[in-house]
Amino acid sequence: MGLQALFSGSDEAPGVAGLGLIDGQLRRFDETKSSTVNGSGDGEGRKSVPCIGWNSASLVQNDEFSTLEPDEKRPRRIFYGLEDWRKYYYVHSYFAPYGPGCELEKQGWTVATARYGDETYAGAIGKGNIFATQFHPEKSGEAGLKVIKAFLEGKMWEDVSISAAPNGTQAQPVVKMDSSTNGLTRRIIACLDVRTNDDGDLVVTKGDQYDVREKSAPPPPSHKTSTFTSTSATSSTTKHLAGQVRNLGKPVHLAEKYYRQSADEITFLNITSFRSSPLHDLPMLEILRQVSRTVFVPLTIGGGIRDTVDPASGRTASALEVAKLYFASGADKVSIGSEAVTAAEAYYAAGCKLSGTTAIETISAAYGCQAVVVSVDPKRIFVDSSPSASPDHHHHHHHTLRTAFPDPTTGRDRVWYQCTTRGGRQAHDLDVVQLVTAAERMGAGEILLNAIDRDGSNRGFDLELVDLVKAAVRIPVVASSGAGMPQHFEDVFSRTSADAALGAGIFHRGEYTVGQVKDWLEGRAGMVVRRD
Ligand code: 1PR
Repeated sequence: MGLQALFSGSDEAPGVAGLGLIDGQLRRFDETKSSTVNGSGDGEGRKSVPCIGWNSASLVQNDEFSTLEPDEKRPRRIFYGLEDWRKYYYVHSYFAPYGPGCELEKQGWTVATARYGDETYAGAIGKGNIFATQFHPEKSGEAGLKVIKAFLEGKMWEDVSISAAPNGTQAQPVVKMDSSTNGLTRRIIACLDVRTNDDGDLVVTKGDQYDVREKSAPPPPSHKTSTFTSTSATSSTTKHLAGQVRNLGKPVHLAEKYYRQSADEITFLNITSFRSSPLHDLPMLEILRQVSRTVFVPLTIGGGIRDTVDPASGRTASALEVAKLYFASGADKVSIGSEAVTAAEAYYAAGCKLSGTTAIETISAAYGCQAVVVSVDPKRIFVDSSPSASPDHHHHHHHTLRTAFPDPTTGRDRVWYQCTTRGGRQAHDLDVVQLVTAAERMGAGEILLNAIDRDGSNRGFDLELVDLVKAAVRIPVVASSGAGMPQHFEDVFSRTSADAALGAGIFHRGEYTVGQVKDWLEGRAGMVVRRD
């Protein structure tokens, strides 16, 4: 563990010596060194930094094993449970370079490498009683648990023999790399919107356009199903009562289910946090504690990450303290929504000056940018762009785009994306590009890009919005809202350069499993996904 600290130094902290157990200097990823041009928009040919996602850790000596002849058997050595075809969860901006002239092996180190774009680095390294990984084994599903087990059992090397299957195909899965993602797999995130229902239970809910209450009694069974009433088990397990909060299941149970379905990450959003102090939101903390005992992929928690007055004591707890509670309970990242909008407004009002005191800045400084997600909830606003239109004094400074989906009533085809807070209830005079660029500047490590117009619609992701935001920032962008079928995931990955895609209703309503989405991406679209 703590791979980077073992080296002599890092560009991350010039002049500060590392432990020096391994001779070498860490460098920062170069955004321009991508392996290929991917997706569309201005982000072409660049890679996101920090690097967040699933990648390999391959032993250099095993590289030749992709060329086994039929019936040929060869011994293969497994180093601390690492298997070449498996994927591990990485999140980092700095890396230990590996390549020609690299002295690590001469110094007796065994190195398993990963490649992000054109940069190759040590994914795991060991010698004697030292073993360190750049990836997070505790967040790498079954593959990571295997590595931890081997380490605890002191099993540095395991000899296995691999053979080609009689028909000449590999008996072992082959190492798959996707150059269009700079080596990472396509990341699928399951999102759980959590709130207390009318009976006081914490439930996973899901609305359309952020309205999570049942609109009417369910249609009779013979009625043609609406987009919301699926053929799945959900309808039998869910009470459909008009006006009540939709109950789609229990948070811990669903998180475990999606983990078993090979979700690459789980996100929990406490969607009514603006109503109460998160300091008293102990059930949410308890959910995290329980989930982190059985779910070994990254967990993100959002909702109410802001400076908060404790109603009991009158004391103000900083956003950093609130985040700390979540990290201590098992969260890997916190997601900041409303507070990011407030901070961005203040940033622009101050002439683009950072205050150093916002939630994003303080948490990013303490835990690293990769621990800070900014969740944005934009909605489309049509503008009149006809020559006869009077200049719109309110919106002339917003980033607009021409949309392929014009307003059906007015025919207007130019939109801007307005930021909202309080679950879409409050609109701000700030557009999504302004928000994400300010958030990146403040130290956010990832953008969770929702789209209120698409939320719960099953119409697919808003690809125009994804392109707009990807072109504006260098940090990873998670596309969210609108997923209704596996094809939608293929679309967002093949037609934009989204770094990950998130689904909620599609999984909760049981229409598709995460595994089925991955089957589609792999089988139909030829994309590389993680399998445990
Ligand atoms: O503002 O920092 O307290 O955080 C509150 C968080 O709660 C924000 O991240 C905000 O997005 C979220 N939120 C608030 N109200 C709602 C609501 O639904 N009424 N949920 C809400 C937002 C959006 C997505 C959803 C996707 C995918 N949920 O996470 O899961 O749209 O849905 P789909 O695949 O079914 O289309 P703060």
